Amino acid sequence: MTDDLIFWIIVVLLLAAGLAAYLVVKRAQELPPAEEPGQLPQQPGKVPAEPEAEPGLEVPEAAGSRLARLRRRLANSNNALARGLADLLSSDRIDQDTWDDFEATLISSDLGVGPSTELVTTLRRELSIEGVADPVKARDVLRRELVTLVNPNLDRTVNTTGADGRPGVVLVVGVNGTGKTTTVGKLARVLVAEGRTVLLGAADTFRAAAAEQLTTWGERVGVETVRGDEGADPASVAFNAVDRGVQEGVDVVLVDTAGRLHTKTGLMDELGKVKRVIERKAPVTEVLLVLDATTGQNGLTQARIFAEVVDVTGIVLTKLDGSAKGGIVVQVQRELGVPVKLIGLGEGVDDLAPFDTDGFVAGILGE
Ligand SMILES: Nc1nc2c(ncn2[C@@H]2O[C@H](COP(=O)(O)OP(=O)(O)OP(=O)(O)O)[C@@H](O)[C@H]2O)c(=O)[nH]1
Ligand SMILES: [Mg+2]
Repeated sequence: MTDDLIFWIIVVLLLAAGLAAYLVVKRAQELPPAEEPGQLPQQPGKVPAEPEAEPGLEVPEAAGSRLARLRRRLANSNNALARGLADLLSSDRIDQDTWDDFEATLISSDLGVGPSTELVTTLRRELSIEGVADPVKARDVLRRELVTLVNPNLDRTVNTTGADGRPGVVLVVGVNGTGKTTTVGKLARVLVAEGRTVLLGAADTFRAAAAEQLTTWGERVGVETVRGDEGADPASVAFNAVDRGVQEGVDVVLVDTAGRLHTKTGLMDELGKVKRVIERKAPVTEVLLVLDATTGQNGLTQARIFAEVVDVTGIVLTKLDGSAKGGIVVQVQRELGVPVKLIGLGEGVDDLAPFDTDGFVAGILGE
């Protein structure tokens, strides 16, 4: 009996001691560790994060670096002329065949037969006076003649400034898949980078995904998009966009339109209506026709018909990154009497550049 009692007392004491030891250890673990002198802070270098201006908003590339990068890209991709010139200059003797080959190179770069022949004639004449074996001279003559053909005196400003407190309105037109929506998105970024306020109008109500595509472009730089239902009248969407632009006092409204075949009379008439309806609210300050540089002659035919319907004021030549046919610039300007104002040099968000004659000629000469 006494033994039993003693046994149980020992058991209870042991349990109590165990519980006490457990509690002491647990409490020690909960306490913050004492900092030893000379120990590094727990998370070295971690400073409070900078508050982000607007989370998720992209800052477009600055103009300077964008242009330098795109110029390099032009020089890399548009080198048919550069190669032709190199072949010409590396010949031991420039005979008729060499000249014919060079002329063929010019024509294949979409410069057009007339300008190509003129260029070869001038080059032959000048070089025969100065002597053939001077590559520097030949390059200079070619550069000078190309600059003249491209015409440095055309006004290439994209007119985005409205009058009487109303926004500038840019209408973007062209056949399917030439790069209209992409161009509107890229242009919005350029304008935002310049500190302008922008509103987008999704007047492509033909394709369900079109308004979505444009809205996504806008959201990335914090620009709103006015859209209508699928199948809605594109003219009414364009009208609403410009109307809202006027009310909100934005600087520029960019209106994207549906791609259309230039041969379809009804669709072309619709485009004319879009422009007329917009102009009840504010003048269209710029009509940009988007042409795919890789389509050559076909692009020219399209351009002519669009120009008849909407009074094109500027050309955007896209996909020059994938084309060695920079000569199309000369032809399209001659055909329409309208300057190339912007060039697309890739699918990237900041791959749009203002057209600059000297830079372009240097580019197509591979310089
Ligand atoms: N390589 C290259 N691709 C481009 C350029 N511009 C546009 N694209 C591509 O061309 C394709 C068509 O572009 P979109 O902007 O959708 O053309 P769209 O004219 O709006 O087409 P629709 O609305 O269907 O008429 C896309 O894959 C673009 O990424 C460019 O300068 N270079
Ligand atoms: Mg589109």
